[in-house]
Amino acid sequence: MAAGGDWWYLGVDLSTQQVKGMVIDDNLNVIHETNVKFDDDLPEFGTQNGVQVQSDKLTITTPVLLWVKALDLLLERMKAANLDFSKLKSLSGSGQQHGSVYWKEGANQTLKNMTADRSLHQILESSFSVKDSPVWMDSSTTEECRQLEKCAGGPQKLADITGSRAYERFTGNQIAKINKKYPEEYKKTERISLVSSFVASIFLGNYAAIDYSDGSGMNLMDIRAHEWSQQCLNACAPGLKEKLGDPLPSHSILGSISPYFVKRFGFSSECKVIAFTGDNPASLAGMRLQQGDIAVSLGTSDTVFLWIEDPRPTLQGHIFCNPVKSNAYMALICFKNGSLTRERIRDESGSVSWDGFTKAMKATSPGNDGNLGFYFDVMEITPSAIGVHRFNGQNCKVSEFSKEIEVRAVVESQALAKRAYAEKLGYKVLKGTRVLATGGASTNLDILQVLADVFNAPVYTIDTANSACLGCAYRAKHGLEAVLGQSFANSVKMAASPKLAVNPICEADKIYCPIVARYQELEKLVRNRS
Ligand code: ADP
Ligand code: XUL
Repeated sequence: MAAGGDWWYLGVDLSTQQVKGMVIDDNLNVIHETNVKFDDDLPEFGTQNGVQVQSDKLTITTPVLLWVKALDLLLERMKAANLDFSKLKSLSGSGQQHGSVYWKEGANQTLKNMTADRSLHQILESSFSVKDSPVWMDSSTTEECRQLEKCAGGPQKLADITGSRAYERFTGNQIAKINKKYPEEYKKTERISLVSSFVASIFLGNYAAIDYSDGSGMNLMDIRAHEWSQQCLNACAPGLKEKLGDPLPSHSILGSISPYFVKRFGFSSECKVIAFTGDNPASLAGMRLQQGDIAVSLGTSDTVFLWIEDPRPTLQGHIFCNPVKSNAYMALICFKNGSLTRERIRDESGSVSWDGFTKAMKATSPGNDGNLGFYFDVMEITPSAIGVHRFNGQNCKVSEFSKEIEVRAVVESQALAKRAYAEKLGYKVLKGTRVLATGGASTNLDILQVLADVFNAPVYTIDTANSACLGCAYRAKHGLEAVLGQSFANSVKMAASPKLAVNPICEADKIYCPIVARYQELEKLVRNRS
């Protein structure tokens, strides 16, 4: 065991395309980072961008054993890099939100008796009643959504209770579908975890509680009472309360790490596991978001989120419990066509790299000469729409753009959607507003320039694009200090502040203000009628 004062903290993030690990020291410096990419490192599972699209094109899943094997590999890579696991005082983590894992009867016994001579993958091979876990990209549960809204007294009533109207990817609707389609498997399910609490369960060697913040993305939790809504549980599936366990605050200490990790990797037996949470809430922690800031995450999904104190759920976007402050909240909007759509346009424009992509974009000017596009390769969440729709400066539909215009159009339209929907949530860009950017594409300054111009606000970044992982390392530290009454902000006050990445150009507001309005008008033409 390491000497006092020289402790480290581990954050793990299991996202759509990869699992990442990050270690920080007592001074909040990042001292180790590694990752495992699902498609490249575990090709035997045959995923594309981390997922499998089923034949109906709506059902999107990931084999749960891929995630287990990826964890084995992540820890092996840390060991190969000579990481001294004994210095870890605590760990926490996050997962892609909404996805669900179905533990088979007897699985908790297996978790409690893991022996270090076998890999996690070998031990847990037959511990799951549903082998393919539904993930956040799934949009196959429209019927279940309408049913849940009906039982709750309408979409707004459901939003008033759970923070969101019914969304296809939200876990309650996914569970309802599993129960309907695979009743035997549902019956044999002893416990249902979110992706976050599933990973926590492995580290703990015992079923881990779902935390309030990630639990808010299920359409099942009363976000003010911080408990399951019996009305919503009843509408989704029988015996659900027992299968979910009670939710807990996001800073809870769940217990000490399983002896399995002590023996196999040399963790201290005193290393504590702090509740895991969703990747967006974890990013809020990693960026140390403050009230008044707007966060934009450019990962597989693009999201926009804000810190709020007074939750007023509407039919747009979501309200989640805040992961770092009790009785505070966060508002979130999710866009499904994020990085993968930018990648497609990059590849089709003949650019072999992101440099080529941004070079093409820079051959056009802000506002794109009036050309505006909508790029929904897969059924979008915000708004509900699909397909590619291009309009010229006269608002006439056109079938193609030049490659340069196309590249700018995708980046501009994604930024315009973020501003338009943030404003629909009641958010105003004011003097002094900071946009904090994170996620894989936030390393691209040209994409950030468009974001700054569309929001007419400076964009800041932190040293790492993996803010979810960093946020979990911070939360691991704070979890231990929270029991002494320490606030999250105080726990991490020594961390480096976000740095200015780009300022908006002077004529940004004049160019983009009218385009935001035009974007909203044209969007009406491409939206699915509902
Ligand atoms: P997730 O956590 O959802 O798995 P990340 O936040 O790690 O995803 O982001 C991964 C994405 O980042 C990739 O799909 C890729 O498109 C994008 N990306 C990485 N580097 C760049 C870049 N320089 N410019 C634009 N996008 C990038
Ligand atoms: C948020 C959402 C996505 C996932 C992906 O509601 O669905 O951002 O968390 O990681």
